[in-house]
Formats: sequence, structure tokens, C-alpha cells
Amino acid sequence: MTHASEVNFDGLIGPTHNYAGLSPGNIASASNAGGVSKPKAAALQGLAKMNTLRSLGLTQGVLPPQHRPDLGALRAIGFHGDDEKLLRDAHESDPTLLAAIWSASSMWAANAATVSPSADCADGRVHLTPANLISNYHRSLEHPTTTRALRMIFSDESKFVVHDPLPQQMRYADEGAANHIRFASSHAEPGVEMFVYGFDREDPAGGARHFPSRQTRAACEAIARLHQLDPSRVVYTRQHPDAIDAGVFHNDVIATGNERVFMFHEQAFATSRSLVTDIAAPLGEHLTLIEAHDSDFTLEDAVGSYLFNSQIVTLPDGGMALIAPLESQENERVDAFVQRIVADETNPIGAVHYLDVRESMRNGGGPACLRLRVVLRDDELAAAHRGVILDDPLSDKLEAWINTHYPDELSGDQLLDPQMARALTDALDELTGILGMPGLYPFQR
Ligand code: SUG
Repeated sequence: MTHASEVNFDGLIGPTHNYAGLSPGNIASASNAGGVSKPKAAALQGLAKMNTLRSLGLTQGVLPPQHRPDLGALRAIGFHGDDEKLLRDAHESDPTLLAAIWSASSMWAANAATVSPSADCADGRVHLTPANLISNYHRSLEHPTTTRALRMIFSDESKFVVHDPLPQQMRYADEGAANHIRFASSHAEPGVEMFVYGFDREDPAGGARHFPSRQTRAACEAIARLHQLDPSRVVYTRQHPDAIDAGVFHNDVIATGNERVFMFHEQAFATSRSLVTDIAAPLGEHLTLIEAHDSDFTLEDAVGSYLFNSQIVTLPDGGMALIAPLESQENERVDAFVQRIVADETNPIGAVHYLDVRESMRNGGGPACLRLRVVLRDDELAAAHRGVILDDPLSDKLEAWINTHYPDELSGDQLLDPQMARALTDALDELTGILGMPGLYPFQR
């Protein structure tokens, strides 16, 4: 069996990172709305996370931020005039519209796409479907540039397929890999892919009552078809409506997995018991279950601590490590649970690394939100665009670029500044040179 490994592509946190309360049902986003963000610190925290993964011997990729403010989005809805007028008129019409076109939300790369490794796909290629993200306006602006970036990175059509996003309609609302977990005996072997949805047209009453369900079953089924997955190795499951109503806007806030390990809270899914059998049967193996019960910690603890938004990574020696947010360490019950996981020799997780990604966390994005997992065979990795694979020289260049161009702080009133918008455009132009991705942004074409 050829060797394959998971490469995490993290969204480089963009210079316009701000707190605008744009995502109903995302409790951190709502409670920090209007706060002053720290874009430079945010991007350096993200880069430090990427370098921690590298220091563990893992291959790490980076996805460029998007061009914001997206003035083209304002023109598309009838605003006109010079940049200053566009920004002012949008603000007067609706301050949240102005915030939306400045949002750096593409940092949460788990929502960039759903990815199926070649071992799972009938044509033997890696399939990627960029997420349409239609549930929130600011996020719906991401998919054109995301699609373009993925097509630049995975351009070898003999090995990769980057599909178009699903139709831009609620029926196919799709949030990407945040609602998808792949299980396998090892990364190289054929897996079982689990798709998690909140809304099902066949059972509309069974969904959340308070907060929006962002992923539909129809979208999950469409992606499984596009990726040519073996239907007997695909599992669909519904998020527990109470979880969504408690702030679990994506499944990766309440469950995660890696290879044979499945970690979840007992209130994650509408049906948990049969789910485990549904995954294990086609896999032909037992799963190692790490289930948190209410008696360990509550749904509210899970949402506040983001433990399930940890990355579980396979290390070069075959063991695993948990990359968790500092907020999990700060919750005594959650930290005690983590210490039990690490001490328990019946699971492969031998270490926890608590990391500071607080700037992203304050918008509801933990370590796992910030990365897109792409399982690649060695020959596939060699065929991907090398300019986005992090090494010391690239890390140094990105750090210098961040330090030169990013504001230390950003608050709502600065979003009216056309000069800042122009300076950031020049900075992104420079970034495509650093990453070897000229022509990525609309303004470059
Ligand atoms: O879509 N927050 C993002 C967070 C995404 C987290 N990703 C995963 N769980 N995989 C969202 O809700 C907030 C932006 C603001 O309010 O300024 C935001 O878009």
C-alpha cells in the first residue's frame, strides 16, 4: 500500500479579521460583536499553530486569505461610485452589510470544501467540492476565490478534481468539511465517510427550532455522488436539534475523528448508538470511541471550550496527538476529560498540545475550523502546488508580510476607510508573489 498522510491546509488569517456578529447560532460571534479585533496577533497565532504541526513532523499547507473589502459584491447589488462612496453608502444602508464585505471569514478553511481522498473515489482521484456557504451572506462571498485557489493548488487533473460548488439554493446548503468525518484503518486505505446534516426535506420538523441548520441532507448526498463514493461506505447522520440550538452550528463543534478514533459528545447526533455500528460495519473494524457524557461535561461546556474542535493528528510514529484550544484547558471538567484521554492506553492519543488561537475563537473558530484536511498519497502531494507547503523560509516570509501589512487593531469605524482598502489590496498582490499564485484575486485579472 502506498503511503498517504493528512496534510492540513490552514486558512491564513486575513488582515481584515474583525468581530461583527454576522453568524446567527454561533454564540462566540454573537457575544463578541462590535469588539475590537487584533488582526496581526490573530494571523501570528494561526501561523504559530501551523508551525506547531510542522514541529510534530507533519506536512502543513496554507490557503491565502481572500480580497476584502469585496467592493465587487457591493456593485453586484447596485451600489456605485468610487470606493469611498461605496463604503459609505453600504454602511448607511446597513452596517452589517459593510462588515460582511470586510469579513476575513475564509480563515475557517474547514468550511472551504469537502474532500474525499483518492482511495475512496471510484476514479482513483482526490475529489474536492468547494462549499457554497449560502447560509450566511458574508460567507457566501467566499466560494469563487476558494474554487480558484483550490484549482491552482490541485491543478493536475490526472490526480485531482475540484468540482463547482453545489447550486446556490437552500436545498443544497453546504458548509464543507466541518460536517464531514472520514474514518479509515489508516489514511492510505479506503475509508468510510460520514456526512452530518441539520436539515432534511423528508423530515423538516425534526430540525433545530431556535438557530439555523446550515447543512442539508440533499447537499451531503450530492457531494457523495460527485465524489463517486461507494454508497455502502457512506453514512448520513443528523445533528441533534438540541445541539444546534445550544450553539453547535457545525458538527465539528461537537464531534471529530481520525482514522479509527471517533470522539463525540453524547448529545451530538440524533441517533448515536446505531451510528457507530453503521460506520464500523463497512470499515470491518472496531472504532475507538471517546464519548463525553453529560456527567463528564455538558453541551454548554463543549460549546464554550471547543474541545471537539481539536485536531486529532496521526504522528509519524503512528501515535496520535490532540491539538486543542486553550479554552479547553481553562475548563476544569473538560481538561480533566482530556487528561483521562491522554492517560488511557486503550486509545492512541498520547499527548495534548493546548494552543492559543483566541482571536479566531472569539468568532467561533477553533483549531479544527482553521484547517482543511486533505489526505494525499506521496505522489499526490508531490503534484500539488509546492508554493503553499509551509517550510522555514515560507514561514519567515509570511511572518514578515504579516508584520508589515496588518493592523494591530481593527474596529467597526475603520471599515469606512478607502485608503486602508487600497493598501490591503497591494499587500495581497505581494502575497500572491510569495505563494506563487499570481492571478488568484479578481483585481489581478
Ligand atoms: O461560519 N464565524 C464562522 C466560524 C466558522 C467556524 N468553522 C467551523 N466550525 N468549522 C461561522 O459562523 C463570524 C464572523 C463575524 O461575526 O464577524 C463567523 O463567520
